[in-house]
Amino acid sequence: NNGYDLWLQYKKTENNNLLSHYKSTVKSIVVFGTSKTIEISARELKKGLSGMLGQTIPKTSNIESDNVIVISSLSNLEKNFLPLIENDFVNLPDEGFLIKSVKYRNKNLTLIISKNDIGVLYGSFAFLRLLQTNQRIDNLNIKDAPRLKHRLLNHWDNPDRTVERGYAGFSIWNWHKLPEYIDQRYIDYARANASVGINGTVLTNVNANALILTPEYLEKVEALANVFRPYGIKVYLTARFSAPIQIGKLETADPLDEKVQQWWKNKAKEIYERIPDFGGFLVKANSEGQPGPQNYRRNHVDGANMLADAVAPYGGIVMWRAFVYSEHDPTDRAKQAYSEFVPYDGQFRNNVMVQVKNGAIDFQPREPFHPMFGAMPHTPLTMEFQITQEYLGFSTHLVYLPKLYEEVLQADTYAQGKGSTVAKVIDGSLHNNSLTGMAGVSNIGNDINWTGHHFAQANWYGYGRLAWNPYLSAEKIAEEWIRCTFSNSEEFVDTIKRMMIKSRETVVNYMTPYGLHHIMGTGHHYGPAPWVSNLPRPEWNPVYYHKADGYGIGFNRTKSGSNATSQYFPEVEKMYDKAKTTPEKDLLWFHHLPWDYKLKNELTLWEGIAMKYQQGVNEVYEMLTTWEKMKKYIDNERYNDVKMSLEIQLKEAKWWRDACLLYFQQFSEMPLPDGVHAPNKNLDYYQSLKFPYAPGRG
Ligand code: BDP
Repeated sequence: NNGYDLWLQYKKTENNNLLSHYKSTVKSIVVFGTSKTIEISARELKKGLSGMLGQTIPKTSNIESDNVIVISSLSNLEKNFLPLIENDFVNLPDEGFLIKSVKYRNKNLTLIISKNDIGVLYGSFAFLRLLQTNQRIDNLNIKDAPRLKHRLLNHWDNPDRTVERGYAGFSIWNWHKLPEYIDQRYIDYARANASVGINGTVLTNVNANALILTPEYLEKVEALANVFRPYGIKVYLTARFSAPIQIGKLETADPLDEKVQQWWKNKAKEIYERIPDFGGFLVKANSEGQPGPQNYRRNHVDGANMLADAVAPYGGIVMWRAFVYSEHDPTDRAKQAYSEFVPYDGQFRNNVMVQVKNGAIDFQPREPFHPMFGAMPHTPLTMEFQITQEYLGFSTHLVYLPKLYEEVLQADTYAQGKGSTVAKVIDGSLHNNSLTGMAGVSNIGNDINWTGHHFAQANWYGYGRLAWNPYLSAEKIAEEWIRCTFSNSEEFVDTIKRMMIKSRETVVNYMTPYGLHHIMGTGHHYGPAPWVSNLPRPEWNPVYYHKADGYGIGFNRTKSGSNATSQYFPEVEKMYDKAKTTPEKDLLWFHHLPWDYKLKNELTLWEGIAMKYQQGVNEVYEMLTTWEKMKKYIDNERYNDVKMSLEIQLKEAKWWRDACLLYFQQFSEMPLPDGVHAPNKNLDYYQSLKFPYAPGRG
């Protein structure tokens, strides 16, 4: 098993009682409707059910037979069935579905019904998941619908097929062979995404190339859009702000210039003529060297609204990223997005979403939630999570990210008093807006298993599930994924679930405990490099973030420091402003504390840090032994792949521990506490390591 089939393994049900229950409940499938989406749903059900039941489940047109699965949109449904379900459709949103066991003329039926065809596909996958996770399928009455409207993957893929921060091979988009050559992967990609409810994909890197907007490339984009459409997936592109100059021969890209505005309007028209359901644009502007409105002394609102006006006639949206920080502000990078964007609240067009990373720095193993959440009540904010593990060990470290996502989504902003979670901000319920979304920076490449690490598939899966419903629990999602992907054996599920749930804290422990951040290797972000101090921009240097000195360590973001805490609502500000009330997991994010600061467990800060690094290593070791113990439940190929990766992870966790402790020890001048393994190399050695070909730089 090479992992290509992801969580859609559809292996024969092992539990015999369940197997006979499934066999007696599902004899055939009745399909109403003829659209491609309905055809895909029927094919998926047939494939999944036949696999899990170990016998072919045919399609039939006989609605009088017993024990059939009926799939249909409400409008195509055989009229006699309507009275059985009509009431269930009050309040069910468009993409939602109903799965209901009913009796009709004394026959048992399972209805999978939705208002529109895509809901039928979602319902079919949801029904299959019941069997995949070994649940009973009689007496069903399930209603489900996505809480967010736009559930997107963001690919940081370049036209030459390199992937910025991609660790799973090259881009799956083979631009050279498009539009004629439709790789089977495109279809399988769409299917996998639909199975978790992802309904949009930004095909191109945020560090954008204007070429994608030329007719030659739009033809290729159109071909992909045609593949994805029946799976309910819209395509989006990144818009390079300077495109009017680069490919339009204009002299300026000033958003207030009429010729520029007209150029974008024409471009939008051209795109929509090819792709009538084109989703819209994602834009990184005036950030890390990308062009933007500020080049013309205009602001984010001018830029975003110009593009929004261009796509509005066709129902398109603009996702304008808030990931900005400027070299001209030396105080604190963490404050800049908020300072730059919050004053514009309410000024964006109603088809603009501002896309905000989960934390204020950059996809660290742990960051407190971004203070922009809750602070722009009149602007729809969309959440940007990173699925690819840029700062979390690339594709060799086993880290279950939904734990991180959950932590952020459940964080309380106090924007409208207690209970104003980030999830409520992004699902629109807190400030009553209907334009809602989530974006996940994809970890997909052309590796045979898609994501490099088999367990990184769980991050794609889990991201999709949380984009569908940001209130789901990471633990429940892990359990689903394990059952669908590997095995339903209870011992395996329990053990591996525990391992996954813990894995996120483990990476924090061996990389950046107690709120440390951004101390990774320069540029490629591979491995530890807290010593780096020679980069041209101060905020690119790890020393800027940890600020270790003879007194202590940490970034003072309180009133006596950068005052970043003031960007939070008063309850949160108050909590973070004092070391004693700051959760220890975030301590050094907000405070510069002496090495002998007393932690809650009575250890000094220095001892605590050292112990966390050691604990991280121990935990990776435990993961490895756990995996070895589970061997009997796993096929050889995936077993060995994961084992080799865990061995790399263990080696690298030790590297993190040794390099960071040796480096910080120069300042603390304190001995390693008992129980912490003494490094067998010196600091010079770690500092001498260079990785000119580390992957992921695009
Ligand atoms: C950082 C990455 C960089 C991205 C940037 C972004 O290092 O490659 O271009 O974020 O999100 O995490 O724009």
